Amino acid sequence: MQKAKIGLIGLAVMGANLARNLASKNILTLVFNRTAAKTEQFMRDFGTDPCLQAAYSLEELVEKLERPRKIIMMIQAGPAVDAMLDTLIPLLEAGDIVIDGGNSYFEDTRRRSEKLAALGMEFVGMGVSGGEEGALHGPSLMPGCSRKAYVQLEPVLQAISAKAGDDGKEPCVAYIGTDGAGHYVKMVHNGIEYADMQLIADVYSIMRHVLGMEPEEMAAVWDEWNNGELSSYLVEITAAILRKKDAETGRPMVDVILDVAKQKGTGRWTSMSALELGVAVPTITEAVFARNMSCCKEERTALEKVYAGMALAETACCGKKAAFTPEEKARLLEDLRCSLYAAKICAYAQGFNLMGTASETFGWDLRMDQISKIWRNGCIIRARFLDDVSDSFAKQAGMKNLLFSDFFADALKKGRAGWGRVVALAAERGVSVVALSSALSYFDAYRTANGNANMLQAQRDYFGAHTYQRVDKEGSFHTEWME
Ligand code: NBP
Repeated sequence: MQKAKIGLIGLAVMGANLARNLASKNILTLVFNRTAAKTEQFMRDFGTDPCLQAAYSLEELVEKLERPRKIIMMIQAGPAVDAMLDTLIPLLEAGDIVIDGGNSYFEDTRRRSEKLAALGMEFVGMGVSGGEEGALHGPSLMPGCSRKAYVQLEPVLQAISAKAGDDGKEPCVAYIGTDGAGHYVKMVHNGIEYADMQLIADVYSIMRHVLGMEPEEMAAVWDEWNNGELSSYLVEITAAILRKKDAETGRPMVDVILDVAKQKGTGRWTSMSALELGVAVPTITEAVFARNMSCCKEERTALEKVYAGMALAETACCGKKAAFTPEEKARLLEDLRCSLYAAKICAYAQGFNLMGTASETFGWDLRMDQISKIWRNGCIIRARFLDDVSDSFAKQAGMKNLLFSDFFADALKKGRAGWGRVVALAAERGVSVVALSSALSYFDAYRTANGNANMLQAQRDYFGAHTYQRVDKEGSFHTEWME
């Protein structure tokens, strides 16, 4: 019997879809799931495909795979991965390749890579983006491993990945770096996704609560924006969401959905890593905090009563919601569009900056032009914008931060005034726009040669004799502040 090209462990939604994707590319795939009933169901549903075969034990899986074995795990991240490796490793031999396609924490991936390398095996920590649809039709793939392992996997990964580029043929997969690099890049992708989503939610808040727009009217604006520089999957689905009506009540879906958003942790991991590496990612972190705040529904409801009269959109200087003339409204909408674009540049700048520092810290040699390229399709943050990000990194080699990009500097210069007006208006009206405003502060702080840390240095020296540096000579100094 012909040996299978690839094994796949874990037949929940992601694994099942990835197996079907592999089979659709004529790659003979052998599936296994801890609970056999799931494998049986999968084979009943899809087993007519000759490229899908099932194994009902790990021994059978290992036996029926061509060598060196290539096994993708799509199982719950965390202890399940270690438990599976503990059972699987004794059945494998040197040269075999185990790929973890789940959302594993990059430090776990580094540890597991080391463990398998000591046994002469290859471990691949592969970020898989695009959710269940992506897994089935083509995800963006971010493999972290040795180059030797990547070369062996590349044909399969290229076949199943999403495609991008003018001809729609460029695979959304590239070699990322060693050990935890792939999972790190996927983690930052998710952090950026949090920021991107929160920026859209902030703009929606202003449209809804300051401009008083109805969902249908907003949808038309988002559709129009999707034709320009903001063109992206997230903007596209925002228009679709705003247009959708609740089947039960006939009301717009957004108006019947509770304002409470959960999270699975990759955004938080991005912020935690940034704190550890000392990189500023305020917009990503504010987006994580915004979800935390959203979960305080009871307190928010109670506090709205405590601060009654200062509620949403009622704190304009005149004390009531001011109407906008059509010209003012058009101008504000254009300001919003420019703000969203400018803030988005800053959110991505933060994410790429973090990856740059991680790359130096962990010795990954990350290629930002390639990372932005493989995010152009298949993943949630896919956008036209990423072509420009990729071009910027390619043209300006060694660029420390996206804010140094000539291309984006133009957009930021043009957008700054309107962005300031938007954030000021939101503050005046009591509408919280954490992502838009934190991105603006990031931009303003980053482009300021003389900030305010001189005051911090002085305070630290005053109360703790921590010493300070001076603007006019080298060295460390201390002042006896109290005379
Ligand atoms: P889940 O994360 O819900 O995991 C369920 C799978 O893990 C089942 O196949 C289950 O087997 C298996 N499993 C567990 Br739980 N513990 C196990 C163990 N100790 N040994 C062996 N198998 C074990 O599945 P998912 O939503 O398909 O996601 C798979 C991975 O992909 C996760 O890491 C997830 O974070 C990541 N991811 C998910 C998405 C998404 O949109 N859902 C997107 C991108 C990445 P059982 O049937 O026997 O319980």
